[in-house]
Amino acid sequence: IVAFGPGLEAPSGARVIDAGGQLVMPGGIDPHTHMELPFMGTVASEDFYSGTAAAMAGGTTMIIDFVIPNPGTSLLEAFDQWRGWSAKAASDYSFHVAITWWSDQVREEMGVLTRERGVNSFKHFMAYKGAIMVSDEQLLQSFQRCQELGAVATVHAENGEIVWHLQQELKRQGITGPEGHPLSRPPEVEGEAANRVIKIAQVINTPLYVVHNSCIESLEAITRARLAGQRVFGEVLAGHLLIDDSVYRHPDWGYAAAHVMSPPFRPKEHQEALWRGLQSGNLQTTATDHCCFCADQKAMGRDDFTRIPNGTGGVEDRMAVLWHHGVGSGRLTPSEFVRITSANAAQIFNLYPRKGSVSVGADADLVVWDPEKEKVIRAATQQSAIDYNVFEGQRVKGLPRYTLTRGQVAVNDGKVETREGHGQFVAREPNGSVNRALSSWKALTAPRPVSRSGIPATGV
Ligand code: URQ
Ligand code: ZN
Ligand code: ZN
Repeated sequence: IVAFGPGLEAPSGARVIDAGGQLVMPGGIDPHTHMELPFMGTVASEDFYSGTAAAMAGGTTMIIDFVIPNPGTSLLEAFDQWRGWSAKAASDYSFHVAITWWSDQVREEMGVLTRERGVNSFKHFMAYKGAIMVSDEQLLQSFQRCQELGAVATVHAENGEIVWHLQQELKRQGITGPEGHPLSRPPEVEGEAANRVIKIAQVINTPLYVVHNSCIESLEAITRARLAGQRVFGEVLAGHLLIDDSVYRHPDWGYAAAHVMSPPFRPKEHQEALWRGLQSGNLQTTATDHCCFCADQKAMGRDDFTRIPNGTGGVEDRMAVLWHHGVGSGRLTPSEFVRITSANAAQIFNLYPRKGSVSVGADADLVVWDPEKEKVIRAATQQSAIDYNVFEGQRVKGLPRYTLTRGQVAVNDGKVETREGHGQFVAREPNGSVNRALSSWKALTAPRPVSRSGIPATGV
């Protein structure tokens, strides 16, 4: 963006878009997607091209996806593998890297990723026992390393041991259908893990980002920490704000299985609390955890709900459902909408103001938002490469009329005109300033060592 303001003369040959009566906003940033993720014995059906095209159809111009190395394998090799897959992206993207095991090699490679490859956030799964789940000891090691490197630790907070135990117990009782999924991961399982990981981050003194908070219990843990001045950030998924756990009791197996994701959709009372979390600033970002599995893939768990690939879609609809139910309801102002869909994620993950802002020098990742435009969300008419839509049938008012990715028009008056491979990887510097701030605060507030004589050892 070279200039903005009233009455500017467009250079000759430039294309002029009439945005009269509409809002020019920073394009959305979805900090939590899993395009073409190999997971639970299959591969997510949405790839980096179709997924970023679908995202821009809905006004999201950047995703932060995840490199998830198999335990015991090189983080750097996994990073290169994901970079290969993501070269087809239609919009810009970046990566969190998951820590799925621990060794001197992992420690070393985290340094290379932070110092040389533009990674400043590392993901940790406290669930998925026997697969990518890490222990408290591994969390401590990795968080310590994040602190040293100036990286943000992000976490999937569910107690994987309890989930595993409840899964076995439910199957022993003969419960094999999707209704077993939420029964095996009640809100207490998420609240315990959220509180535990927040305490670990507090002791290690590293910034913490808790992904997909779905319930009152984890929101309360984050709120408590933030009130105490701890640097903890919370994310909520558009789905968890609008969809409740009745989906798992639907008579159609495929419909219920389509909604199997973790943490699961919750009873209604959690939704209003999550909206208040956004309004109060205790939750800072919204995402989708876009991880698509079609009916034939979900059917892998036909006889055992623990084998249903976990994940749903949403990257195409996040902005519209948040505008309609957030701004349209009066819960959020347009500025708050921009913060929770773009600017906050850009600031937390050190992309701002290049991304997440309409300012001179920023990338022209923009959405021209028409607050009067309406549609009914339908799988039949979506861009996304998945055969259902968790927001099916929802009417929304407020949609992108134009979406621009680094100045290129990708949605042209509602028509999707994306270009495969246009997207670029966005390197992110470590958050040295955030970690340094934490260290200095910790030093100031730490009890002063006292010498045997009772005189403070650090001067008199
Ligand atoms: O847990 C995640 O975030 C990934 C594996 C997507 N699946 C899900 O159910 N959330
Ligand atoms: Zn997760
Ligand atoms: Zn995820």
